[in-house]
Amino acid sequence: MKDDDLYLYELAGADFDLRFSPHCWKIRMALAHKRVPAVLIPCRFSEKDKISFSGQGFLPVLKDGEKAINGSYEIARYLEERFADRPSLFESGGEPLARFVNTWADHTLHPSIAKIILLDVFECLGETDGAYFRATREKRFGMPLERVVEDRPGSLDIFRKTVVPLEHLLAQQPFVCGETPGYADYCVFGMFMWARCTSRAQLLESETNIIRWRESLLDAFDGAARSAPIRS
Ligand SMILES: N[C@@H](CCC(=O)N[C@@H](CS)C(=O)NCC(=O)O)C(=O)O
Repeated sequence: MKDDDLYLYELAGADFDLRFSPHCWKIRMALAHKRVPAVLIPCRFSEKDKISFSGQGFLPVLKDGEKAINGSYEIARYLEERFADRPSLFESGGEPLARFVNTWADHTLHPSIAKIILLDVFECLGETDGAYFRATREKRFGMPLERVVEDRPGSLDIFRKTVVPLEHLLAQQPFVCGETPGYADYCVFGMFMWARCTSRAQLLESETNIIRWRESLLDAFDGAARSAPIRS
């Protein structure tokens, strides 16, 4: 490890190359946006000792020299300040509105997508991580994983209703942030990457503006997201 390198610790599946965490994807896109390279370190649920230096157990974690930054939103703000001369994550749209979009993505989109893909995520994990995931997520949802996803058609329907405002917004402008993408776009896009990497579920059907937006972010930064491994 070199002292002046940045290290991004990302959640990984049984296949180390499968990096599926929505919050880690937010930061992958943020780093690419800022043209800041980082060494990407895979970390499974059962390998939290790798991030013990951060004093907590959630990913992503950014390590910059002696500093550990936790929480995707805090990491984005850190990158914005630390690399102030690079393309801004918050210039279009503004930081407080990006915070709102992040909150909406985490508290509305994430649970809505979970009801569609949670079992698929479980299937991407090895035995040890799978057992941990089942125990923690069943506690969180108050029911077996199988029951969380038992009405997938109904959950897909609800998800598609949930994204109607996004569909309308993207009919009027190419990105959530306006003419060019910014961190608020990556907050939403991270949720779609979570599904793309772990599941074959088709989240979108007739939401053509969201599909166009998602395609263009898949292609952004030389196709960094499109070329990321997905579940085989
Ligand atoms: N608010 C945090 C959430 C991070 C988070 O929940 N990360 C998940 C992976 S998607 C995690 O590391 N979970 C660890 C665990 O459940 O033990 C952020 O935005 O970074």
